[in-house]
Amino acid sequence: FLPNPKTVAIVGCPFRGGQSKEGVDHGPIHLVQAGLPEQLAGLGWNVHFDSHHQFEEIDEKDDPPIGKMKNPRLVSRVCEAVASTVGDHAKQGRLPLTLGGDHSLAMGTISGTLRRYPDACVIWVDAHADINTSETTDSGNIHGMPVSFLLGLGPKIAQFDWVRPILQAHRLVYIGLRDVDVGEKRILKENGIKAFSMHEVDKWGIGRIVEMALDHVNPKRDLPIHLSFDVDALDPTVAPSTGTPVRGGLTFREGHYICEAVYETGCLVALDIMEVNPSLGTNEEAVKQTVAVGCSLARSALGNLPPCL
Ligand code: 4U7
Ligand code: MN
Ligand code: MN
Ligand code: MN
Repeated sequence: FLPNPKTVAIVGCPFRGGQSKEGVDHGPIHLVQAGLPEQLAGLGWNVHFDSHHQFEEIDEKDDPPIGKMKNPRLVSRVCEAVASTVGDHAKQGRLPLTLGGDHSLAMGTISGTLRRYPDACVIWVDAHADINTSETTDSGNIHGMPVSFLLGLGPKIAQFDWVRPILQAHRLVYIGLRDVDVGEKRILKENGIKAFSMHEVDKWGIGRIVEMALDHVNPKRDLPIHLSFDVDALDPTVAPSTGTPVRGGLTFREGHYICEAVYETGCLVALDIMEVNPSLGTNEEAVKQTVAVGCSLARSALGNLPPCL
């Protein structure tokens, strides 16, 4: 599935409406300023990057909560725009690399991928399952909900009409979970969704885990893969500058291994690097480290294999 010539389109999404902390909208700017476009060019990719996405703004008073959901109209419209941008790049034969921004954006990126590749599977790497519905969410933050929209779970909400629930539960697999809400656990169980938590990563090792994850969603290794990587999947010592850190996460190598192994399948068609928040972290070094890790995960997923391979 890799485009020939290898062409990547960087979709910078300076957006934070899916959660309440300031700063995550600066993630994409920092990733690009750290040199990501040049790094990917160095790996032999044709890099399309004009500028970051410009999103329309909706005044807070015109966007009251719907039930518990915060900023619903804003998130919906932004994700709708992202879906068409990502979908168009994919249709032009480019691999969309979306830089967040908060993870609500994946409602858009995965919708876009599925427009071009309806049988694509999704590998969701995260400390969290992001599968709350408008009924199960406690926080009301939509970055904890994108997967439920893609699967068509929960009450139908008119403002999100454009989201086609075309992701099938058996085409989705999680790696890295360790902070899953009670309602989310029920949803995972009821829908038979495969999830490899940190417990399984400890038990089997990351090599077996990725193999089992691929066996589940892509047994013949012939389906397109969308990799959605939330940097909070990594341990906070590795990626401290993120909005909802949870201790006990993936090591630096485990995170990169996932990206490398997905690249090696030759099936990667879209990539998200989400939730880098340069305003968080105890010092400047923490921010630099997190931004650098975001860049290196992207490089690994796009073919920067370790020496000897
Ligand atoms: B992220 C949470 F309650 N589940 O719904 C929620 F724990 O994209 C966290 O993975 C969601 O960073 C985290 O608010 C969303 C919470
Ligand atoms: Mn900044
Ligand atoms: Mn997430
Ligand atoms: Mn997360």
